Amino acid sequence: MPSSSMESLILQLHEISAVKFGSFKLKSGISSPIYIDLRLIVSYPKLLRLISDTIISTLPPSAKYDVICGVPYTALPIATVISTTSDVPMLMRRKEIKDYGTSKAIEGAFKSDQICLIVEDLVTSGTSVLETAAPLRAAGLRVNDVVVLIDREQGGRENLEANGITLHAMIKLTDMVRVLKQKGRVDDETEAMVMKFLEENSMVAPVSASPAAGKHISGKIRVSYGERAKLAKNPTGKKLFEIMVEKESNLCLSADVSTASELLAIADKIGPEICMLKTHVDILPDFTPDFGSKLRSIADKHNFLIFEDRKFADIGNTVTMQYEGGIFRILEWADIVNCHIISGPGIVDGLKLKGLSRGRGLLLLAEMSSAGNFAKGDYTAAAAKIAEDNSDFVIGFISVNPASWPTGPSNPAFIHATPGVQLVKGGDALGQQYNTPNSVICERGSDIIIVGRGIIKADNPVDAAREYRAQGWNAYLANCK
Ligand code: S5P
Repeated sequence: MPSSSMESLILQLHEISAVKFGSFKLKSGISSPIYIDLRLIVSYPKLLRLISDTIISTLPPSAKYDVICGVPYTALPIATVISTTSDVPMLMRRKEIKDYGTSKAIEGAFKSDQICLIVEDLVTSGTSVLETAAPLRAAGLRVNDVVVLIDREQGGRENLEANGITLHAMIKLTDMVRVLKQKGRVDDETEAMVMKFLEENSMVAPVSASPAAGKHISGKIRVSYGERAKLAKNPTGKKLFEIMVEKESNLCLSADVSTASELLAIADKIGPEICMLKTHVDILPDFTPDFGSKLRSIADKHNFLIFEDRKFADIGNTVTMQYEGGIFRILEWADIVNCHIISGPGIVDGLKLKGLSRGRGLLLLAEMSSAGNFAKGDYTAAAAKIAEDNSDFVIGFISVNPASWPTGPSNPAFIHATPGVQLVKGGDALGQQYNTPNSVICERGSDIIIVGRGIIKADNPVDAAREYRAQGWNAYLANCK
């Protein structure tokens, strides 16, 4: 049972209306009879101080840390007060990364391998804590513990434990309601309603922050990659699903580096983490005719497929020549290429003429990640139709939100690969828009995350690739039982 000082804190939170009773829609999509809004505490400095002092004293001595980081935004003032009163350095996690300034996800001074304690105001499923832990871990910090003011007791502890993070909660929601009932702040009926709600919602799956979150997760469970390998008509499509299962990876590296030698080096380093490597050969100034065979041998060594992101767009006859000829001879070494459908289905016929007999596969650009693009609605529906008509050669799509396609979910034989992925939602200065791996796989219903600068520009690209791989694969497992 809470101590008398904890009781007084609960009563003070109720007095400032940080605890409300009624009917509220939570971030996880469920309706709750109780809502806690701790953003208000910034207006009550004494209470903020009391919370910060008490929250840190709930930590057991075994929870060691060098730095602290508050989950944005509500926990930031709490973390700041803890930092200044206990003289522990603080870090800040950006919610959005812009491509100007330092473009860092974590602000502040730290060394890799330092231990970071996460500070949070309220935990439901633990999603927000995981979204903060990911970029901290990607930056080389260790995250073992989170300290939280209120635990809603809805699976956060278990979800965090599964990700190697121990939850230390100052107040449990059931204790809070009991205290408010004892002190005559809520009636029997409200107490019973909240307790019933907590019992019925003791496990909330971890999902991302969008309001649509949870819809997809709690909807139908998707067919596994292994089952879908059996449905694929094209041998390269089948192989891609099989590699994903074998390697437990749905990560595609977009190897947008500036030279061919750099590309081959990074392919060899990151190869063990990926199911597919995406190239833009026309950006390599040192391209030589043996590039393809060199990359092929690295792909065979690490068991990944090669996807040349050529984005063909011309009429059928022209693309046959572009695919096979020129200095790049893409057909020789790329398992997969992609094309726009702007010129109509003839483009697929042209590419198929060259690629089908060699067992190659084609992805159609059905949607794009960049702001203001025109690939939506009828255009996306046309791509889905062209794919159905050519399922011997088309293996799937470049897509962004296949879960809400106008045509409904596509045939499970088709694979969806999504670019515009980083650990933190945001964008660059030229219109690129990023979603997180969890959002891409769970909410948006895609299969493969395509990651470029999130890995290439990381301090340690191999560690970053491992983090993306883990997040992508865990999101798949959560969605596909
Ligand atoms: O709509 C798209 C389609 C593609 S293939 N948006 C994209 O960003 N891409 C490609 O994915 C783009 O050409 C780049 O190679 C990669 C994204 O890179 P990042 O650095 O933004 O992750």
